[in-house]
Amino acid sequence: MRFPVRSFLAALAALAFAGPALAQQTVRIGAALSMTGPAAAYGANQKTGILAAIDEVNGSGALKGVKLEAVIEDDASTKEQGIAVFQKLINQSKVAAIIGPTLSNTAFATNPLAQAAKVPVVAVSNTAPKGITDIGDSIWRVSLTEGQVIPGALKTLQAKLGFKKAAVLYGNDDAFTKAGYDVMKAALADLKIQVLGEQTFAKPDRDYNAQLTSLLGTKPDILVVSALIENASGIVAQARQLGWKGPIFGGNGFNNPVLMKNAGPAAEGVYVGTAWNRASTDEANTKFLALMKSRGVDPDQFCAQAYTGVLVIAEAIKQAGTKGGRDDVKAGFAKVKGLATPLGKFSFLPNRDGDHTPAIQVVKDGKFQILQ
Ligand code: 1QQ
Repeated sequence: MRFPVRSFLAALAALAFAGPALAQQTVRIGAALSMTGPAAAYGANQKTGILAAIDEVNGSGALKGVKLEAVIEDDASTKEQGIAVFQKLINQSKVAAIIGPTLSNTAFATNPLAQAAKVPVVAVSNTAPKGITDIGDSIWRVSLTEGQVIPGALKTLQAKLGFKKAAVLYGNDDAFTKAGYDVMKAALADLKIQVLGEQTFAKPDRDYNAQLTSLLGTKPDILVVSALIENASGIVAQARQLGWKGPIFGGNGFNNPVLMKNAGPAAEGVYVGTAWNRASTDEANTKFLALMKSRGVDPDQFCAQAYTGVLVIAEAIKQAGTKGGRDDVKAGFAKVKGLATPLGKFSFLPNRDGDHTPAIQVVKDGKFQILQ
């Protein structure tokens, strides 16, 4: 058989010509999310946000020549599994950046690995104020800290509801619930709100009657709680069963619809400081809400923050000259300024924490509604 040199050469030339135009770099974005364990309710919504944002960025053509690909791993809400999946994302999947892990408690164990390997991390739900971005210059954060949200939220609520005495309940076996408690305590002191009693619980606990009976017996004006969602919803339900009709203020752990699903009508009158103003009519938020609706999703704050995490990575790649190496992403983060996101105009502060405007939501008619 005669080898068709001519057509072979022609094909080669065509390929060479088409080559650069078709060249597409796939940039892997890792995510360590709590798909199982006590933080699974957050992880599910984070995954939805990440996948929607990746489709959106890829479809928009904003990153010419770069296609984003998600590699999502389950951190199981534990430090041990968080470390295992970080190692996998860094060494095997060779991701350009990591979103997560879901819990601050896990982040304290995982992020030093990424820092050592110079893999940029974007926290989208860690809210413990101290020690997260302090791990090093590879660690960046989209989520507002409890310190950025709670003092302002309590101040606004005090002006509105006029409480003077509080009782505080918090989880003492988790970095986030403890850090949230520290912020609440300092904010209450600043507002000259008297703390009549403090009680603690642990993540596996399901019965809070002893703690609540003691706290409600002190006759507070408001119940202030730092808890992850499974504990939070049980605490709210049991406080109402014990006859508590007053306001309940929760930390970031409350920002999930499992609160209403588990506690039902007992959740009415729960107030939460939030990083996402779902009622914002900003173009980026309107677009986000429409996109989620088209995907049959009713998003929560964690979904909006995870979605924003991808937008921030995409913007960093763009700022780095549409290059998606680990160093490019990290260098690009420093150039993200006033990015339009569902959370509002987003920038990083000099310490790599996020900066945008928070809001307050209240459960009313079975739904989170933004306090106007
Ligand atoms: C943290 C949190 C949790 C409520 C998020 C999932 O804020 O662990 O920092």
